[in-house]
Order: sequence, then structure tokens, then C-alpha cells
Amino acid sequence: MTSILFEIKNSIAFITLNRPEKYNAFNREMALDFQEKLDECETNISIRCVCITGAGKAFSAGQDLAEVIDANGPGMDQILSEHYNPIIKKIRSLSKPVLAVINGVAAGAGANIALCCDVVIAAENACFIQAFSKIGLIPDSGGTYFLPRLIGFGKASAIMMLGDKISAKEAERMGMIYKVFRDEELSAEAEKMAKELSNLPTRALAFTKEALNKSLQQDLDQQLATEDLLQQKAAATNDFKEGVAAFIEKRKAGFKGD
Ligand code: LHQ
Repeated sequence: MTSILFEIKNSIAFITLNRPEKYNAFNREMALDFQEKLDECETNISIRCVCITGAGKAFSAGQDLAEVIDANGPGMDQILSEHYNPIIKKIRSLSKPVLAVINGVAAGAGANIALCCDVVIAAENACFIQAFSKIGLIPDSGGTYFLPRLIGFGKASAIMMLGDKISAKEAERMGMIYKVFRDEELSAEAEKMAKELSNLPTRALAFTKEALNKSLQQDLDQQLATEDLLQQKAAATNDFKEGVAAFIEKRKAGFKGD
């Protein structure tokens, strides 16, 4: 059984974490395969949206803890540098929108991979756990970067230190994620949102993502300069011409992603 399922349908790449009996916990094989699929999403120009979810009951329980104590498993010096850090960087630099569809528990690195995606939606029964403190680790996979920026420093410290289980509804209320849907509606809503994202002007979304990435570090002057530069790039796309033409002609725009 392959630990990552990958399907491209109507310009949308569906990546499914697929070790359901282990709550889709990451071992080395799954982490490397995931990276390969993210690379394919970048290079395949037919893909205009990436949708990540988990098979079975969980989204992902983070690192496979059995692998950590396996003498033949990867060393502690490899797990972040070769597994999770490249995953987070690939998602943040991917020039297509990444939609995380949280179907169940997202714990440890599983939670923080979810939180670095562009749009995060979840089922009502899903939850987020910064499980690290319970096993004597610190939050990783970008968690200490994204969570305080999403929900504020105080709440992030409490959640990370206590390791509390945060329900999807609570996560939505705090601004940790975008929206919650009823369990039985999640996959239809995810397909609808992925379709919408894939039909938008893909290059403008990539420039938006680039500007947002930079906004996490730059001051206002630098950010205004970044917007100026990227807006000129957006204005040079065919999709911008199409967007304006469609507005003037009072019709729906047909963006092609170029
Ligand atoms: C698992 C796991 C799991 C293996 C559930 N591994 N099997 C970075 C640096 C270096 C090293 C370490 O890691 C990291 C990054 C990290 O991600 S650290 C954080 C690692 N994750 C955790 O500590 C979470 C551990 N899991 C749990 O706390 C619970 O399983 C949760 C809260 C996720 C779900 O609880 P339940 O709904 O009660 O399910 P369960 O505990 O019964 O789990 C279901 C099955 O999945 C079970 O297998 P079994 O054969 O007994 O039915 C678990 O053993 C397996 N599983 N998480 N991380």
C-alpha cells in the first residue's frame, strides 16, 4: 500500500496521507513521497490547486513514534531537516493555492503541516493538538512561526505548552483555520472550494502568496515595494486582461492561469 495517494482531476491535485491504521502518522517513506508529490504539483502546469487530506479517521497524528525508537529508523538529526522542514517550505513556496481538508485529528507535525497551508477547512469532528509537550518535545514543522501569527502569542503559548485538544469549531473561532463544515459535507465542500480556487487567476494567487509570505517579515515600506513589484507582474498576465474584459463585457471571466 502506498502511503501517499495522488490524483489529478480537473486541474486539481488531490494528495491523501494514506496510513489510516496509524492515523496517517509520518514515517520517512511517507514524508519523502509527500515531498515528491509537492514537487510534481509545482512543475506540472496543468495543476492549479492542491488539496491535502487524510485517509480514514485522522488527518495525521504527526511523526510515527514507533519509527523514532526504531534503531534502523532515521536519526533525530534527519527528521526535521529532511522530512518536515522541506515539506513546510515546499507548501509555502508552491505557486498554487494549497487547501488543507482536515477530516479528523491533526496532531504534532500533522497539525502544523495543516496550519501552514493557504486555506484550512475542517470537519466538525476534527481537532488540533500541539502534542509535542506531552512527549517532551518542542513544537516544530513551523508551528512556533505560524500559530502565534494566526491566533496571537498568548493563546499560542498556552495551546503549545498545555497540549490541549482544540476542536475544529474552537479553531475556527480563534482564527486558526478558515471554516468548519458538517462531517458529511466536508468532502463536497472541499471539492467545491478546490474547484473555485483552480478557476481563479493562478498566477495572481501565486503573487498574493508571495506577498503574504513576505509580509510575515517585512516592514510597511518594504511590503509596499513588494506589492508594487508583484502587482506589475500580475498586470502583465493574460488573466488580468481577461478579468478586465469580462468585467467590461458583463460576463463571467474564464481564467486560464497564464
Ligand atoms: C500512532 C501515532 C503516532 C504511531 C496514533 N505514531 N502510531 C519531530 C521531531 C522528532 C521526533 C518526533 O516527532 C516530531 C514531530 C511530531 O509530530 S511529535 C508529535 C508526535 N505525535 C504525537 O505525539 C501524537 C500521538 N498520538 C496521539 O496522541 C493519539 O493517537 C491521538 C490524539 C492522535 C489520537 O488518539 P485516539 O483517537 O485515542 O487514537 P489512538 O491513540 O488509539 O490511535 C489510533 C491508532 O493510531 C493506534 O494504533 P493501534 O494499533 O493501537 O490501534 C495508535 O498507536 C496509532 N497512532 N498516533 N504518532
